[in-house]
Amino acid sequence: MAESTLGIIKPDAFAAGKTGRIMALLEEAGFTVRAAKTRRLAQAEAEAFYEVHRGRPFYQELVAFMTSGPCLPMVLDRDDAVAEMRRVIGATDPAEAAEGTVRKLYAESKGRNAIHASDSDENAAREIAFFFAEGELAGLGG
Ligand code: 3AN
Repeated sequence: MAESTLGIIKPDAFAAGKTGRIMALLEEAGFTVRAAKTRRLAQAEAEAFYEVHRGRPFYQELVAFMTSGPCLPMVLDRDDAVAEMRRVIGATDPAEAAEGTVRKLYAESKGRNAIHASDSDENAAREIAFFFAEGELAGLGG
């Protein structure tokens, strides 16, 4: 049975018009887009989403970046969704990301790195619920 993970096309990639290309790459990697929407995060939302990073040196920069323009949260389904999504997006720093990954292709830097993906099943469930109501996820069944 397919599992779900949360991805976010971040404001850098969204503003650069890379949304369609990134979603196509994810579909080619076997993901189904179960739900997606465009959002402009409020300060408090970005702070809450990245609560685990509060206190780290890049936290304020991260929150400022994530509220700087629209982003596109999406729920992605496939077998082994969390691990496969981490593989497809590549390393946090695009300079270290493998060829063909989203971050190698579209990220500018470690901070402005094009896409977010959940890092565990537990966080995927939390992050999906953060952005999507139950009724927004019902479309495809499974
Ligand atoms: P990932 O997004 O690969 O899971 P994390 O969880 O280590 O990476 O970091 C969360 C986010 O914080 C990253 N996507 C990136 O936008 C930002 N970030 C991480 N490290 C740095 C850094 N050294 N400088 C600026 N931003 C960073």
